[in-house]
Amino acid sequence: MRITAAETLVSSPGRNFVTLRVTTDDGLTGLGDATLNGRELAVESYLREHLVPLLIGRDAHAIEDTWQYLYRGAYWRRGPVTMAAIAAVDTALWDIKAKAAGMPLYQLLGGASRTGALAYGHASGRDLPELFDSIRAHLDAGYRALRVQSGIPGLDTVYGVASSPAAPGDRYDYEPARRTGDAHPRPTVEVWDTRAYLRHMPRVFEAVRNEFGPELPLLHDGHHRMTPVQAARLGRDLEPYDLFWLEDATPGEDQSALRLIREHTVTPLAIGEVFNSVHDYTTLLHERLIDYVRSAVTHAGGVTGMRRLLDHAAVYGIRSGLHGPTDISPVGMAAALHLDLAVHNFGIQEYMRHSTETMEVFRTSYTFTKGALHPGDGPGLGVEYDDEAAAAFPYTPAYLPVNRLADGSVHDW
Ligand code: GCO
Ligand code: MG
Repeated sequence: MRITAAETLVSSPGRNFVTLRVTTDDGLTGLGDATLNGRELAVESYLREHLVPLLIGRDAHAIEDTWQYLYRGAYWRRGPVTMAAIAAVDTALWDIKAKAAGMPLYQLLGGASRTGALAYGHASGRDLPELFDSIRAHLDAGYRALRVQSGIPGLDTVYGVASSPAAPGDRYDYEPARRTGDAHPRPTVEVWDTRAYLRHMPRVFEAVRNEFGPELPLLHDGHHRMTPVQAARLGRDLEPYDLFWLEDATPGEDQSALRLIREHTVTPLAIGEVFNSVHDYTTLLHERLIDYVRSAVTHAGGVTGMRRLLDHAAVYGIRSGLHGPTDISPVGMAAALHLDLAVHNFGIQEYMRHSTETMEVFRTSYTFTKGALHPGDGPGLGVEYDDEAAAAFPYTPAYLPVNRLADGSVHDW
């Protein structure tokens, strides 16, 4: 089965998505997600200019060989642009292989290890009443685990907090990439104060536990904003509230920072949404400095790259918590769900829910029932791309915000 065509599709139904569609000589097509929020066109051009010409004529079944050919053959290894491009090719080829086999992808990954993947949603509020409303709306929508983000007194905007009361999936839901309609927009600027944050978050979790009880799994995302010692303190202060995890407490590239945090707290730790290779995790896994790996199939070399990472993590009893914000397209989400169902060391799956517009472009077969996701049982990934619907949503430049401290200096975002 030879590859006869590969095309990049850019569409912006609510946010920008880059999709690769690969076609074979027996008429099968496969989809891969290559979306890199805020830098989308870099991956699109990497695919179109450098990878698509290499794919034509290749054996569509030779997935591992294609992965190695693109990874080692580039000489310049790793990095988010390269790995998102490889991920799209890899995922599209797995989609094709599963369609050729007439099976859902999870069957080729070893079959189902569970009936569904426990998902967590994003509850947030500018203050406690708003946060409680958001938690209730998510519980009503079926969620059984929730990430909790809160406004901080004295700060105008805070990462992960919806700008107006939000129910899951509604169009005011938390949206990190801002669109201005401007042809050359600039990132918006947020002002950050870690001391105010460290004072406030334990109060938030205390209030949430008092209101919603001890059972509900609660997660929190630090979004790379603390120093190791600040993160150690937050992890310790949150211990009474029994978090499922504290995510991205410190900037991910400093792996040894996690060692310091680990020495001071038993709050479980998750990291990795900005990583793109198993090599970004080696110290973290070998020294058991984290409890969950957070990469996305879309950013970490596709199904093949993610399987390699999850198998490596399994050796150390470390579980998955795959990245699933709305800047991962439904194609990337579906690929994650097939892995979630198949691997033994599944932990939890992030699931923000895409907007109605997004779901018009990407016709999916995954389901969300009683707080758990299932990828569906049709052949392949279970996602179809609607070209006509996509044409109504042209690319719109959008950037993630930039963070500054009160004195104007740039801080991690
Ligand atoms: C998460 C993430 C995202 C990122 C986003 C950046 O835990 O889901 O932190 O919301 O901010 O993916 O593009
Ligand atoms: Mg995160």
